[in-house]
Amino acid sequence: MKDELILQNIKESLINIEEEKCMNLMQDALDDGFLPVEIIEEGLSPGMLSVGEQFEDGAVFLPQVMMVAALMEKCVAFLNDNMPESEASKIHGIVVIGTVEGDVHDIGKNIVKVLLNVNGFEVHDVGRDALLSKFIEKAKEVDADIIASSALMTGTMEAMGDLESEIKAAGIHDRVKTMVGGAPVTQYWADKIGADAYAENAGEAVKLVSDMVK
Ligand code: B12
Repeated sequence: MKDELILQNIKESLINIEEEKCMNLMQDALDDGFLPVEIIEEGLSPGMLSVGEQFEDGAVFLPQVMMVAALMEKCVAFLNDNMPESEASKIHGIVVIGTVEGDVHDIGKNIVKVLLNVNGFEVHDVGRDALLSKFIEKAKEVDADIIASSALMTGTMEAMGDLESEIKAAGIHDRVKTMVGGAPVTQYWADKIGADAYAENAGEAVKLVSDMVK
């Protein structure tokens, strides 16, 4: 039976860095019929964001944020291994994804990657703090439909605009579309730099990418 309380307990065990408890709760939630994406979006992500707010208020310090982030990464990897197979095994499109140079935040980018993957997209991850040239080279190499970039800091968002220019300079703008995201990124920013799409979260990103490759 699905009991929403389990998602709250997962959130709290992440915040408190109780690894074993968190892993057991996630297994219980899967056994109870929760989808991995529900566990990520309604349990883990709110937990990570709550720690972010506590960090902003000075209630917790960076080492603790790093430990929570490390556990969050393990949790997402565990859920990735437990994702149901995509309903269609055929590839819907090819996406190159990465976090722009200067920025090491990759938890959100990894969630977008996982969800695109299970929804039938071939995803090539250029990693975090990725040179803009890496996005372009990979997109050329795999003949990508979409280049998706993530930024979590106001300072690194600028690199998304540079990426747009480099895509044009590389002469691949006519065959590859761009999508941007990350907590400080907005539709306004996407329009300003000339990105083709912006999504607020991973679920929306999948819907948009599906529409864009149609
Ligand atoms: C975890 C975290 C870290 C971890 C990162 C671990 C990792 N592997 O990612 C660690 C501890 C390493 C870290 C380091 C730093 N951090 Co930090 N960090 C955070 C924190 C608390 C949470 C980010 C997170 O993972 N959120 C959870 C995920 C699930 O959400 P998300 O990333 O937003 O992703 C979702 C959407 O945005 C979207 N999305 C994300 N990417 C993409 C991409 C596309 C294409 C699309 C469509 C959608 C999309 O979908 C995701 C899922 O739904 C934020 C606080 C915050 N409010 O965001 C600060 C925060 C981002 N960090 C900050 C800072 C300043 C730093 C440091 C400079 C700290 C320091 N003093 O050293 C360093 C950065 C070093 C660097 N060069 O990058 C600031 C940035 C401030 C700013 N406005 O520029 C924040 C906002 C905290 C703060 N208020 O001070 N950080």
